[in-house]
Amino acid sequence: MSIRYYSSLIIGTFFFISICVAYADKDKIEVKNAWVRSIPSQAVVTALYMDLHNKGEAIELLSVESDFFSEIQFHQMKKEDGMMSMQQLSTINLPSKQMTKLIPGGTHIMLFSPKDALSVDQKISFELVFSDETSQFIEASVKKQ
Ligand SMILES: [Cu+2]
Repeated sequence: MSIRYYSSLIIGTFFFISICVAYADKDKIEVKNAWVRSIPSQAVVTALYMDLHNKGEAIELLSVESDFFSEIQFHQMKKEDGMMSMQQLSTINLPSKQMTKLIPGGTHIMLFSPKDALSVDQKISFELVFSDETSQFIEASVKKQ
């Protein structure tokens, strides 16, 4: 085989690898400090909190999926007439190059009807579904806080 054949093969391989790296951009949304608030065994509602660092373009979190809960909603705490109330959101906006913190008293992910009682330090996995048709699996630890 000729040198020309080999060099085109090598160039082609490098091109292919660089395409794969571009598609495997898994760190676009970096998720940190994901935790679920521990609740008494009879309780049916808790919440999931985390920090979402969006290193790329503006994107929306469309849904959060988990087999462990029968219903998951996005909520925002709002102060109305001096009273705090929760408002449901259809999506959570993740602005470009910003850290979005889902925290108690702020925007949070409400979890309804766990399949089992939660225990402290238990790990629960969730799938985050984004508006660019990508998704990411995360693990959250149950914490007393
Ligand atoms: Cu809520």
